[in-house]
Amino acid sequence: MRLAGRRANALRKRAQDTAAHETDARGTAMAKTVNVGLIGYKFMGKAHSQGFRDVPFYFPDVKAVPVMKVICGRDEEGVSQAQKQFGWESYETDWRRVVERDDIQLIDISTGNNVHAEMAIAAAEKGKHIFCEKPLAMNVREARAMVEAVKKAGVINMVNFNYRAVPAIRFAKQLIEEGLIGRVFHWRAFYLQDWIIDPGFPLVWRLQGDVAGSGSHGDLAAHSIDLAHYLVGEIDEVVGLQETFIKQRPKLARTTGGLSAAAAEEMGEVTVDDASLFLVRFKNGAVGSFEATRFAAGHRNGNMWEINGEKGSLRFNVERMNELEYYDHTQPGDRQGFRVIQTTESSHPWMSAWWPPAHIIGWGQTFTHQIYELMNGIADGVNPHPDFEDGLKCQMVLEAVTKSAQERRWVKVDEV
Ligand code: SOE
Repeated sequence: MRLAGRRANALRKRAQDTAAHETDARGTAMAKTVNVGLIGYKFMGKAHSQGFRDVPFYFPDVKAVPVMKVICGRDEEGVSQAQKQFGWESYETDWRRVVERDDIQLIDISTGNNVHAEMAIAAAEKGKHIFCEKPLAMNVREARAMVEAVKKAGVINMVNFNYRAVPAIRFAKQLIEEGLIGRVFHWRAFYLQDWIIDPGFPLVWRLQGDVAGSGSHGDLAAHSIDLAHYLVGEIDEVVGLQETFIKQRPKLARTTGGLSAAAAEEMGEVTVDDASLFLVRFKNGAVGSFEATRFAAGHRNGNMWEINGEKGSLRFNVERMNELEYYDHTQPGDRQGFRVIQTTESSHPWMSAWWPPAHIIGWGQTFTHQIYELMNGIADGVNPHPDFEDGLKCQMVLEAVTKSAQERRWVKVDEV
């Protein structure tokens, strides 16, 4: 969506100022470039690095090419290894030095949730564009301050709800907007994982309330809420419950991979939810249910949803992310059945950049798509979605659900 008036002009001017045009030896204009500083080098740092690296390779039409200038992390040995492995020009151990560098135009925040607000506000004050991991913040208060900061600075901002960048999901959005399934009655979302069922699994940062803000709620349900906003509409009120099944775990000795870690001897408190379940009423009259848990044995990363409308249904599971299922309720009863659409045709969103039909893509490519949209947004001075305002809307629903679980009542999203 084009931003109106003075703010759009300010954004465009800033983008033009900061995204430098390069010229080749003959002086021919080439794509603009955007110098990137990435904070965080572990699971998300790796996923984002891959996106920055792949965008110009697979999307030569990108309007601004990311230059992988500097990666930042507190542990020098770890971050210097990541710098070499992922292909960054340099590394830094203090994020403030990255934000203060005049040659950096985009700050990517791929850290634990408790520092998103501080980093984003500092980056905005320095006039940097910002790409931030989800959930946007620890709470609504922080998210509001972040939105205010990017608006005041007039910088491009995006929050990495990467599932919006799954071709099947973007295609579902197109089909819904075309009216294929008509009026929507139901949204049903499950985000099911099983990586912490073992009580001996240690207290990684995702299980610490002061770093993560919440557990499966902010980590998983946040994605489902964002998709519900994207595909169905805004949420009016919620009622929910949350549960922590394992209340004490061994403290963390060290992380050993994306979601794996070694345990220490000493025990500590789990200060987040293990599971979050809630019902919602959408402003447009549809109703929805959500379930997010890390205790669903057999589901490694089952991000699933189904939408039921008057003319049919759509459903999706990220573990089969190249497929969108469609049920056509207008067909005669004796020919009914869900059918599987392979969303790998060149006409499907982003797919012309990849492989021939049914030569499937994977989870990592959602980051490439997000960064492609972000780079084009920076070049054009047009804020891509999901942006910080979308992140705030999600945060409001998260907080309303937690309030509802604590107070055992329906809560209006506008109350928080
Ligand atoms: C771990 O639960 C995790 O990596 C989340 O943090 C991501 O947001 C989700 O996409 C996959 O699972």
